[in-house]
Amino acid sequence: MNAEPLEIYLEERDLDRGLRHDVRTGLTASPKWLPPKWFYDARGSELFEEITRLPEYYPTRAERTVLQRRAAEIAGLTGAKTLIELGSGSSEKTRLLLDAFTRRGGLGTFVPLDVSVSALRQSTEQIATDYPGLRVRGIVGDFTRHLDRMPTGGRRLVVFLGGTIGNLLPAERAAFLAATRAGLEAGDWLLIGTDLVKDPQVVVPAYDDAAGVTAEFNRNVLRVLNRELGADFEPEAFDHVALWDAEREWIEMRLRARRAMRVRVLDLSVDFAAGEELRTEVSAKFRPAGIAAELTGAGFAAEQHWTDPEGLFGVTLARA
Ligand code: AVJ
Repeated sequence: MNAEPLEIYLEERDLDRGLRHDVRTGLTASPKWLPPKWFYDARGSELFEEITRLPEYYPTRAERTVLQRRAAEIAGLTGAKTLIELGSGSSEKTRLLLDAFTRRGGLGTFVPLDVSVSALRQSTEQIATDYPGLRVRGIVGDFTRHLDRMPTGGRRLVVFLGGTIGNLLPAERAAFLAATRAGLEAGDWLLIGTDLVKDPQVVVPAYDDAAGVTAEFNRNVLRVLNRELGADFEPEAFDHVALWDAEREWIEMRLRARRAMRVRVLDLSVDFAAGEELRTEVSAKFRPAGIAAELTGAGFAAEQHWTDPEGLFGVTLARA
């Protein structure tokens, strides 16, 4: 069975407008910043997949361990008819859930939502082939904006894996959880993956690997700006920086200018001082009590919290 045609909530020109807005806002701010969502063009999505296989990058493996152990329980507890995945990417770990639901029976529809058309095309076709009988409705959309359009019909389980919620700033996170809750009905479910607070000596190398893949991933955002906006960044003139903020308990990725330079982008002329840093990502790490408090604050009831045996990564199941 083939996947249904992708449903486009986000047109090319919305994306373009969003990119221009973010670039104008972030590059005229002090300190300069860019939102992480612009990493993920086809090359960026590939680099991210490569990151997930690095020895230092523990979150993907740790989350997979949790899902391997708990997928059957999640399928049983939720009894979902519709599985909606936000920021689905390749949906590789979601297959563990799809397998469990297939064994249990009752899941009718899988709805992956992502901004990356290329990632969605691949994943929807592959999943539709591998799970015959499952309706696969891929949605091109932004998980911070399109939660009011979540498909209805039967008990729903929304999954947000990989620790991607950590890429939102605290206020954005609260808004995201509230919007997700507003898009659900009492009795629906949310499954959320969160990287946990741990020794910075474990966290920092995960964002600054020896092979330099994360550095390339980080610089890729400049290549996106060059291609999409005709900017003239020299990606090689920026060093990759991964920094642990102990107070806010998050990793920041930055790009540090090796020398003073002037970059043209849009109608802007953006000056970098030697050593000046551009923030490209925040990746927050969580404590179990904090996760539960944020979920409760948004109108969810946290029902289960699981971790891998090493306690690296958490998966929380909450009821709307
Ligand atoms: C998208 C949340 C899975 O923050 O760990 C990986 C993205 N950035 N290496 C993360 C990322 C640098 C990642 N997630």
